[in-house]
Amino acid sequence: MKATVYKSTGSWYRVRTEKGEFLDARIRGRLKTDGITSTNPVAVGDIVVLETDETGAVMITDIVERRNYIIRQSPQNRNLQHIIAANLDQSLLICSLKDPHTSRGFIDRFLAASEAFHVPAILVFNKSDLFRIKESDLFKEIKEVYEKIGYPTIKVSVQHRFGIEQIRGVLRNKFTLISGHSGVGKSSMINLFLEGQEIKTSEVSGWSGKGVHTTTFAEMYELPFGGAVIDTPGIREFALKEIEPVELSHYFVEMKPLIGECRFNNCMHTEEPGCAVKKAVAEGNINADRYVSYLTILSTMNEERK
Ligand SMILES: Nc1nc2c(ncn2[C@@H]2O[C@H](COP(=O)(O)OP(=O)(O)OP(=O)(O)O)[C@@H](O)[C@H]2O)c(=O)[nH]1
Ligand SMILES: [Mg+2]
Ligand SMILES: [Zn+2]
Repeated sequence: MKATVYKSTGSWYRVRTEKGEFLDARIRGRLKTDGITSTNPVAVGDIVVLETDETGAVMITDIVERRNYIIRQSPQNRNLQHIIAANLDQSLLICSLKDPHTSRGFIDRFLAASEAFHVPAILVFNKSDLFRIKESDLFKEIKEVYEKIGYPTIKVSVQHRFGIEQIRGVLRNKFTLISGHSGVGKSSMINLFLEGQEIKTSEVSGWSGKGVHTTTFAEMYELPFGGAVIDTPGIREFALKEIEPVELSHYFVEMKPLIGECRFNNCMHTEEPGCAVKKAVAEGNINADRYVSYLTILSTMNEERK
């Protein structure tokens, strides 16, 4: 019997069978793992094969090949990865310009990871009720930069119910990963769309600044208007491990079409003469902050390889 994983705690998994029944299952034996050194062999969104043993316990015996997945680095061990979710139609990065601040570097790393894992990405800036002139101007600038290169960038306020209809349209009939730093309002946003069930959010309005994670395990919720969302614990860093440094520019969508025009075919777009990417940055056709993010990610990749 096949089932979809709705929740993973590491020791047991809540799954929904093809008949619509929810069961708690455990893993039996060793599962094939796509060659990923991960802390969790089974992730939310996985389609798994179930068997019931003599005692009546439900066991996961196999994983159906994943269409895609997104990983993050294990906070305990940099060499281990944690699969956040699998088989996604799209992912929403919930950002905030205030309480807490989401940096451009973090956004660009997320977008590069989304390109590498073939998951279409959408940027959602929550807490727009906290925007003053400074934040409003910054948002306008950010929206222009990202929409120019093809990423929808939406402003919302969960608290003021602003922009929520647009998000509903984005989520309808899709499997969507909801990610972002702790405290940006991921669970609060999902709650607006669920009828009857309420998921836990941090109680104080605003953000404590302590980075306490309210959501501790990824969990999938079906949407009453079709589709499903996966709520995740706040994340510090997306993993890019499977990418070689020389490939990184392939995952910066605005750089990719220029790569063939660089003088050297192994150009890293740093010091090389005749670099089409650097020329585009100098001419203002590639945003300078995006290029800085590219250089930053490249240098951390080189660090990790030492
Ligand atoms: N001002 C303001 N506060 C908001 C808004 N949306 C959510 N919050 C508050 O932000 C805090 C964090 O919200 P959560 O939904 O728990 O955040 P989360 O992203 O799920 O956090 P983790 O589960 O820790 O990853 C709560 O106190 C919310 O009330 C908003 O639009 N405006
Ligand atoms: Mg949460
Ligand atoms: Zn180049």
